[in-house]
Amino acid sequence: LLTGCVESSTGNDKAEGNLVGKGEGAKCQIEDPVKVGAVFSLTEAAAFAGTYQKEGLELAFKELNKKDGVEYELIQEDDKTDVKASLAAFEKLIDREKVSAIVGPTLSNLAFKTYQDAEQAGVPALGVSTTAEGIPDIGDYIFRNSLPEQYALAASIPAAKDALDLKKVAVLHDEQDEFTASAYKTMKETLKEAEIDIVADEQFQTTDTEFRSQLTNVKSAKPDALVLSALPGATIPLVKQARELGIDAPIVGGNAFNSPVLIKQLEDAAEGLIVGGAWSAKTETPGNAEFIKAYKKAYDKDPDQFAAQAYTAGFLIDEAVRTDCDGNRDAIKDNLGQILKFDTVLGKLSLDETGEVHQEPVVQIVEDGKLTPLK
Ligand code: 1QQ
Repeated sequence: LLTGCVESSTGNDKAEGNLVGKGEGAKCQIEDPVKVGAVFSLTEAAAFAGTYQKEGLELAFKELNKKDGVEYELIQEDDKTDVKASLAAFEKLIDREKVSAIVGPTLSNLAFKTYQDAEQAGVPALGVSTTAEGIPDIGDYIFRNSLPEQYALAASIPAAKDALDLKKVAVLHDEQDEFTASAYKTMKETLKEAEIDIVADEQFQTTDTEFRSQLTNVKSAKPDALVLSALPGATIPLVKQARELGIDAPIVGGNAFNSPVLIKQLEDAAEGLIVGGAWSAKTETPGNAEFIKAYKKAYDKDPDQFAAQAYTAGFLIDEAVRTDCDGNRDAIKDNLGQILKFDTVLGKLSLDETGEVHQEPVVQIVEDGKLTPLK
């Protein structure tokens, strides 16, 4: 009676098709296409980053598909910056498309939910902008090539201290989003270590548009700078209101400030802004000039950090597949966790078996509307 009842409907450890090939590295030949899924926020609040990510990843796989031996099929989904839609997109890629790996999602706030499903199903997930503390700890199948905010701030806050002679700052943060809340915690720790006083500490919600009461407190504290942990939706009105109230202190920002979309919308208020990040258009990392040129040609605009990180994800997955010439989920998981000093447009990059990335941050400042390395 019990025979046939033991098989579980979940827990696929194999993707679809004949994905174990012959040879290795550049000589690897795999018969069937390796399906890679991507979930990014292509619409709504996080589209400022998601649209660049989609393009960066697409460009990488276009280039990779010109190499011999392995063909990739990329399936991209929009999570609309929404938890339910993100969970549905993961489910579709895992169960229906039976992808070998997933890149994304855009926001840590959504990754804390969707990565539970990837982990449970045994599908390697590679975040390219999920910078909050604790993301790789979600499980063995969870990786990121997203410079942790902790490392970005550990570089940007001391650099800002030197450049701006900071003694006291006001900290403002979105307490609702998991990334901005996590970054706030790190900002406080890093400021303490750098011996910078916090003279005002204000909070708000992701969708708030009115910040005058918090900013009035900030103004009377006379900070040397504002340290801001927010997504663009709140950042734009907040910074504009700060300037209208006569607060002209420079701003040190979190990862969202690496967005040229945000910088453009802030107009003059963005000048002098300092942020730590994973990539710069101005550094001579391997392939960077070619990447910028190819991206411009394909999409008629300059790439940003988010595009560069997504572009890099394609090459990391290819490296993981070619290591054992195996496009199955478990092979990708095992080999992603052993990538050492890999040359990328982000510089030399390593992933470890806990899923964490290791790379050098770059601290940049906005000058004439453009991010440029702070000397
Ligand atoms: C995160 C982030 C966002 C700013 C990405 C767009 O770093 O959610 O972790």
